[in-house]
Amino acid sequence: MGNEDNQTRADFFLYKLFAKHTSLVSSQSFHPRIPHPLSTTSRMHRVIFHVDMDAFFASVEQRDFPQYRGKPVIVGSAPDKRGVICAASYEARRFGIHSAMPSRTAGKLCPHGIFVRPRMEAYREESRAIMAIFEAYTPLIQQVSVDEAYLDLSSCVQKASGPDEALRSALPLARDIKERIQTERRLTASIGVGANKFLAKIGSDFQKPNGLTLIPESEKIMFLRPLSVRTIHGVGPVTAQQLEAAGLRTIGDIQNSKLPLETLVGSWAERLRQRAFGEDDRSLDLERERKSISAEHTFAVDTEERQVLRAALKEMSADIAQTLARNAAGALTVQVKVRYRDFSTVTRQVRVQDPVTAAAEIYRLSCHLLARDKLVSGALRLLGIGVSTLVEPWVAQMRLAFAGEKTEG
Ligand code: TTP
Ligand code: MG
Ligand code: MG
Repeated sequence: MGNEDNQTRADFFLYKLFAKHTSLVSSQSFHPRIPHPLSTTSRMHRVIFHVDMDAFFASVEQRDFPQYRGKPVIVGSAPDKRGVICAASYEARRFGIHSAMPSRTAGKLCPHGIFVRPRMEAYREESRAIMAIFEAYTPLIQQVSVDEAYLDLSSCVQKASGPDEALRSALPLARDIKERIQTERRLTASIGVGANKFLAKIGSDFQKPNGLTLIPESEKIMFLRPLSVRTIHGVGPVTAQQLEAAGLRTIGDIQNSKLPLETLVGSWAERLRQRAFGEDDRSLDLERERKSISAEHTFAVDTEERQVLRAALKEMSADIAQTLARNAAGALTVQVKVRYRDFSTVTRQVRVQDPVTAAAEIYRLSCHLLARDKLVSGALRLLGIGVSTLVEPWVAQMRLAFAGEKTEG
């Protein structure tokens, strides 16, 4: 399509499409191990979907309790309690409410909001039902959180003559998936279609809610240009500030930049450049269970400055806490990793009684480990945090967060 008109703007190629009625495909169970025989090879046109449910926890509440429909529903702690928001319905988002916001702030922004405490078991069950729908389309599924997954549909469209045609010929499958989620689960999802995970993920986020966005290979560079560098997974606030300070605000700025990105973001530079041009050769991780979550920060210049280290730790703790929340998990083990100038690497870990879920707790335990074993004994090249022994956190966390609250719904 890209060769039809050189001057076409990227958004011409975005398709907001609504599911049309189609017959149901029977679900089959298939749990592959890596590498799967259908895994994409370099000879194939790749077609990846990223499916993400819209306002997931809040939408389940609105489905199950009709009196909440069309209203600002806020799932999380009560507004007079310590704690955070898990999810906000699109009606609530108009008041500026979003996931991870303190509930007290949400209460001030939206005093008439309907605050609902989470029903984790219901969301997990819903998640299983949605994943079962995906299994009717491909065995190549990477569930990345409770409400989202990557699907590899490459083997369904190999008759296509080129990469864009391959993507486009997969659109009926995407519409079908949306339709099934709508009719069978009474929920809406947004789907991104692209030739790799990075593009598919950007696509699913692009026209939420109930969106369907295809990013053709021939248009991906133009499409990415106006987006913020923060759209790139892995660019957190600290990295973003470094890039922005160097005048790199949009992905287009990175595409144009002649600066040696290595001096800004260290070993990240190569990957950052690839993403800016819409390249991503990661395959789907088909392991069912997530066993650990980690984050690492390589410093552009080796450092032992406490302020810099603390900022990196804070950012990584926040990332990990968010991933835990998205996986509806808590961790019983927290680990830190440091790498010195000479590349020698040390890790230390601590095991806790109650599952850790909050960023502040991950941060505190990481600082504790670094101090306890005097790990910052010289300039660091890399600092990392990991959490493992993932468990369902809700028993302990609910006891704390919802102590004394009466159950709603
Ligand atoms: P998301 O897919 O990030 O958000 P969402 O589905 O609520 O909204 P969107 O339409 O933008 O996709 O997360 C899925 C669920 O995970 C969300 O409904 C609640 C939970 N969650 C948390 O509990 N805490 C968090 O910080 C985030 C980001 C999500
Ligand atoms: Mg979602
Ligand atoms: Mg999600």
